[in-house]
Amino acid sequence: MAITPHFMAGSPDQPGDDTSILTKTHTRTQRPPLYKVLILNDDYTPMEFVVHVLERFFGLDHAQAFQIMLTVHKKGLAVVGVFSHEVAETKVAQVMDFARRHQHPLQCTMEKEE
Ligand code: TYC
Repeated sequence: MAITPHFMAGSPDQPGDDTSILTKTHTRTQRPPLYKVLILNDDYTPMEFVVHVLERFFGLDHAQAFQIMLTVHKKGLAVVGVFSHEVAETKVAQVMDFARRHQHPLQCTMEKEE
């Protein structure tokens, strides 16, 4: 019976075949996942407060902040930025704390990017 060496050209690696790992010469570097930060619409938070939040915590200029606020108002939500997990968590916490302290129900959340 013929033995086919797995490292030979023309012998494709099979899923779950240990030899495919042993013959790999280099490993791909994984980029850390990125997270979208989203702002959600509600009926009570004043438009100018949302614009201020977007300027203050996301470094947007007034025109950009106004446009995103209007998108959220009309469509229900919008992505306001894409960040590392740690930065996204910090932004969400800052926005939620600022909104709570001003007694507005504004919601901010994060979602892993595909
Ligand atoms: N819908 C709010 C209003 O009419 C405005 C608003 C916009 C609230 C965006 C939240 O994320 C938001 N006052």
